[in-house]
This record gives sequence, structure tokens and C-alpha cells, in this order.
Amino acid sequence: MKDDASQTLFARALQVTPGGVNSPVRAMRGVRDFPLFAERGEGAIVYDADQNAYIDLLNSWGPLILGHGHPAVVEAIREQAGRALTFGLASGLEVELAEFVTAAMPAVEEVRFVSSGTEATMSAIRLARAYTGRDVVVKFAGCYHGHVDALLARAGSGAALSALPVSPGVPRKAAADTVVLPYNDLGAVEDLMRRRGEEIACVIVEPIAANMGVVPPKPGFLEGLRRATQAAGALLIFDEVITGFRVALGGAQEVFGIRPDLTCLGKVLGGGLPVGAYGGRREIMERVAPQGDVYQAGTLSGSPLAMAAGLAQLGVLRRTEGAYGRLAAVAEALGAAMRSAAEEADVLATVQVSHGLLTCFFAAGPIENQEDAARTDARRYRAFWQAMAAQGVLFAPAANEAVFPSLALTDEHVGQIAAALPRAFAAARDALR
Ligand code: KE4
Repeated sequence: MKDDASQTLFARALQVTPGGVNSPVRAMRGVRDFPLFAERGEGAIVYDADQNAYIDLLNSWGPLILGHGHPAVVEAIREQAGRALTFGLASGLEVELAEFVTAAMPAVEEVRFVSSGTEATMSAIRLARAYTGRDVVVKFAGCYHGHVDALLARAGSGAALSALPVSPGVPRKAAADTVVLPYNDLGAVEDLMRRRGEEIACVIVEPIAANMGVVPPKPGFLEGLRRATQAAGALLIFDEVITGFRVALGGAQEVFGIRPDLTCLGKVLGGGLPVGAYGGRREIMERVAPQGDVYQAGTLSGSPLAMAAGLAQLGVLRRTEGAYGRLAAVAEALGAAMRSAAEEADVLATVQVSHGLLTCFFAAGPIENQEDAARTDARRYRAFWQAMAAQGVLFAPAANEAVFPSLALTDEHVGQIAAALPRAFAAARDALR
């Protein structure tokens, strides 16, 4: 596979950008010696700077649920660009998208748009702290909620003690009010609530964890979080930046029938442009400035161009009969093909599929939390990833991430992916020899 153009671009990028990329995971360090630079996309296919074509299973880490360049989305952007890119004033498109979101997610009575998932979660925990008058935030190991100081924290010594920063620059005191518990461990949550419930402002959770690889909630886990937070007077925040509009039009809260107090959104919501959002019960959201006293602002929040892209993409999802059934079926088909190819190659792999998302862990299953997920063999994943890329299929360039199928994937694409799997699992098997 020719990659000179990517290599040349990377050498230039390293002169002017830390690590040569604008988001760490794009450096592809887990799977390659230097990153591929993308150049264009068409439907299910993404092309790199050397014109290598890949069936795209990354889809920009989730936003491109319709694939690249869907005509409805491109046309909406083109039309809006001809009218105005941004105003710095309110515009009707923000109202339209807010009406769409609140209609799709009944637990979201009011919503505020921002420009990234990180801004959404950062604002949601600030609001939860203001609304409850409490400081402590609870998150789960392996869940990622953006690069918010308070949420870039790992379990301190003893799961329910204060967390420790995971990055230099995050002050210890910023992480001191964060508690990190094991995902799917309802007992640990109930124990914490018994001992520190009146200090807890909120529990933030990925309702289907995807940032340690796909780890579904065990039966009763989310319901238990809802009960435990209610009883303690803490807020339940669903971080649906990945699952929102991906697992169902109403997100994971529709799938599981649970009403969180606050919801964070992003990715699919923006149709490929930068959009995040947080929303929830009116009595909570009314605390947000200018109606309330909790300050949050943004120059390009609700940008008309991004709103137009989001409305177009969500509009296609809403009117496409069976869209979510198709996404789930494609994920199940890919999962089944991976399981049988792994068995055929006699390599240890656990493939977890949940509502249109999937991950292949090179480890024994089931994978129920970060500790299990960390056992995945990164060397095997690297060999698997390279063999699939060499056959024209792009998986997420990191072992503990998800596959994000798009509606642009045809049965023929699925067939091509399945045909490439045996070589990739054999490469994974032989990676340790
Ligand atoms: P952004 O700030 O990257 O828009 O969103 C942060 C975020 C919040 N919540 C969840 C559940 C998320 O998955 C994310 C971002 N996801 C990562 C990959 N899984 C984005 C990729 C990247 O960091 O480049």
C-alpha cells in the first residue's frame, strides 16, 4: 500500500502541530508507525492522500452515520452557506434542531447547543453541581466524556476514594471531587451512595460504553443508577455523544426506557459539522444563563451551518424506514463474520455487539468493565488492523474503540469485509509468534 503522500504530510504536520495531528487517537500509534492522511470520502468509502480506498468503519468516530457526502446533508450545507455561515445572533435553525431533539428525547425538555461533546459534558456537570449545590461527580473507569479536567480522572487507590488526574495539567484538586467506579458494578454505586450520597452532584455514564470498546450495560445496571441517584438527590447524566441518534432516534434512553436528568449529545447530531448539546428537565435547564445563573457560552454554538447539517442528517434518519434495524443488522452480520473467522483462525477473540456498535477484543470474554477490556491484546489488534487496511477496510485505529457502521454500507460491502477477515485473524494469531 503506497503511503508516501501521508508520510510527506505527516513530516510537514510534525513541524507545526503537536504529534502532527489535531486529536491524539488520529496519530494511529497503536496500529501504524505514522498516520494515514484522509483526502476525500464518497458514501461508504474514504480515500487517503495516496488515493488508497477503504470501506469506512470509523466514519469519523461516529458522526457519519449516513456515510460520506450524503446528498441531503451536502445540499443543506451548500444552501445554508449561500445564505450565511454564522451570525452571532439567534437563528431559526437552532430552534428547529432543538425542537427535533426535544421531540425525539422526551427526557430532554430543553437543550443548549455547544460545539463539541467535551463542551456538552463539561457544561452538564457544572449545571449538575449548581443545581444540587454539591461537588462530587461519579464516573466509570473506561468511560470517556471528553477532555474535561474533572472527567480526565482514573480511580484513586480504593475504587470509591477520590480519583487521580490522568493528565499533567489537571490539578489534583480538579480530580479530587471525582469518584471513579467500575462500570456495571451497581453494588459499588449503592455502597458509595450509602456513605457519601449527600455529597454527590451527579453520576455520568455512557449508557452503552464504547470508549473501552463496546461494553453493554448489564441488565439492571442503568435502572439501578436511576434508582440510586434519585434516592440520593443526585442527577443522572447520560453521555449519549456516541449513542444519541445512533442506537435509536431517541438514543439509549429510548432503547432502555430510562429518563436521565441530563443528556449530553454530539457526533451524529451535527451531521459531520462541530455540534454538541446538553439538555434535560426544564427545572434544571432553567438554571443556565441567561435564564439562570449558571454561565456557559460559545461563539459558534448553534452555528446555522452546523444546524443545517444536523437537521438534514437527522431528517434522513427519521424518514428512512428501518434505518436502525439496518444498522443493527449490519453490526450483527459483521460480528457474526468476525466470530467465525476468529474461530477458523483459532485465535482468542470476543466480539461484543450492541445496538449497531461493535468491538472485537483479543481477549477472553465477557468484557464487562475496564479491567476486562484492558486485557485485549494490542499487538494482535495491530496486526488485525493492518491486514484489514491492506485489504481496503478501515477499522478504528485503536484497540479499545468501536466500529461505527453507516447506512452507506451495502450487503456487498459487508461481503467484502467478511472476505477480508480470515487473513486478518490469521495475522492476529501469528502476531505473537
Ligand atoms: P468531542 O469533544 O470529541 O466532540 O466529544 C467527547 C466525547 C464525549 N463523550 C463520549 C461518549 C465520546 O465518545 C466523546 C469523544 N469520542 C472520541 C472517540 N471515541 C472522539 C475521537 C477523538 O478523541 O478524536
